[in-house]
Amino acid sequence: MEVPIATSLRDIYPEEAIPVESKRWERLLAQFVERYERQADFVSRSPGRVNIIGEHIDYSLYEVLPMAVTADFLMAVAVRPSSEKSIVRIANMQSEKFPAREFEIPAEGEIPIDASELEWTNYFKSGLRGVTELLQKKRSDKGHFVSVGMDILCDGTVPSGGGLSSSAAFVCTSALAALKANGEEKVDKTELCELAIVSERAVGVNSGGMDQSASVFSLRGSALYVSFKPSLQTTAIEFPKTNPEFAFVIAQSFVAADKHTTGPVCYNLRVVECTLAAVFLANVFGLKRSLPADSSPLGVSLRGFHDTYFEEKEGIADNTKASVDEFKTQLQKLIQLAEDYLPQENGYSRSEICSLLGVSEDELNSRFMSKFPVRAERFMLRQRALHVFNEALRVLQFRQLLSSPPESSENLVKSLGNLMNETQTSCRELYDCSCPELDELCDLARSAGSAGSRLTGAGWGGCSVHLVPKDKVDAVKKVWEEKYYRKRFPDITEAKLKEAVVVSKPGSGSTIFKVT
Ligand code: NG1
Ligand code: MG
Repeated sequence: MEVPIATSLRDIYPEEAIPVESKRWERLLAQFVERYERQADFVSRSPGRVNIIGEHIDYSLYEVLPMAVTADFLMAVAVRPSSEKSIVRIANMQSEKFPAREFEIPAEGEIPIDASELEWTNYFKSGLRGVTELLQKKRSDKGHFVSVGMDILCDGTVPSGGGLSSSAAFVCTSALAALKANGEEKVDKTELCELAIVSERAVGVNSGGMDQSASVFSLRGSALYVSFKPSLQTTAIEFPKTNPEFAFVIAQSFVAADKHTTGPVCYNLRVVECTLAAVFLANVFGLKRSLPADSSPLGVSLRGFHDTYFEEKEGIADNTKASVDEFKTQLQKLIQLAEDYLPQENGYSRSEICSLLGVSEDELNSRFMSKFPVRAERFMLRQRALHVFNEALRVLQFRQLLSSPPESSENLVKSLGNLMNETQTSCRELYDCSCPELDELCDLARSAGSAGSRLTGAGWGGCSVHLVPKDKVDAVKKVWEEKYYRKRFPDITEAKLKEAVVVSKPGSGSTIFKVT
């Protein structure tokens, strides 16, 4: 599947967004001309996403169900002459927050990125670096590849640090822009997505692949079911018609979740804990085969353990071919095994893990904790594994409800909502990635009629998502306004209040728009 080339904004946005988006695009393109004294050649575009269910399991290579939102990242680009040095000039419509920069693309070696610094253009550089590596391989017969220079103007409407994955939208847009600028006429979605997943890790977060998949592959009107094993696959999922209709309502907590500063004790630590749980379980069960190397951030995963366990213990030839029902039964078994064989509620120390694995602490650290440092005395293997297996099971149940819905709409919404509520409990109790503000938004929403409420994205702040019957949306908004936003932020402006809550329909994925 190729990234589509749009010629009209109607190819990209739903009708109701056209008036606002037309003005925004006009401003962007006019500002481009003013700044660089020429027209842009094209606009590259990728949206943010909201995750409906499947939290913190993408990097363990379990299936997830996000959808793209309308908010997106735009990059107007003009290619600089290839006869000149490869200079990039990059600016942002929000110039105070994101000041303009200029840099030269080195003729040899990697594009330098200082991940220890919070610098907005790092996300562009990570996309460009990924593209450079890809084109160096693809075009190796044509000599050493160096990217052309570009003049760029960016505009993003996905709030940064707000849990809607502005980062993935930015990286996907950047990689797409760099491919296009370097003459790749047809961009394969899988190639772009895989490249963006790996590229984003250069910015300092050991992330999974959900956000980039949602940003690249989504189709308007559908959620996206993403599988990572045996390889990246996506399926568009439509929501059944119900009466009353329901909506996904997204509410900001306005607690900024900054993974760069909190990585060593939050996100990156969770990736390490899940990976250690996989290795630990493989050892406990004396699996003869070592865990298969896979595309997860640290190269082995709970999903790898899962498949290997059933292949060895139950003589299954290739567990990636298991049916959904078989897979559900397997997950139930794994939940029981994790309960029994990871008994320590207070976590596991480095030395306890080392003695089971028969490795030194130095080996453990260099294998799992050197790429991105983490800080922890005890690793909560039991809680993390239980969250992952249960959440993977909930995703399958959610999908089954969507594909064969019960006759009564009310039952459907109730069942979907219950699964979302269970996710929130698990994120709070087992995965420890919620925060009081997110918990409060969820409780308030449920008290006003939400069927299912939970954090979305990495958590520790950011956003929440709620499944709300349409006739209850206003009541939910009202209770948030009164009891959350105005109470916690007495000086909140009307504009900010409007920004806080969005009812988003599933949006479309990455696109190139030809300006001329
Ligand atoms: P956020 O922080 O919402 O962008 C992150 C990861 C995802 C996934 C979720 C949790 C990145 C780019 N994304 O999302 O891969 O693991 O958390 O489900 O870091
Ligand atoms: Mg992000």
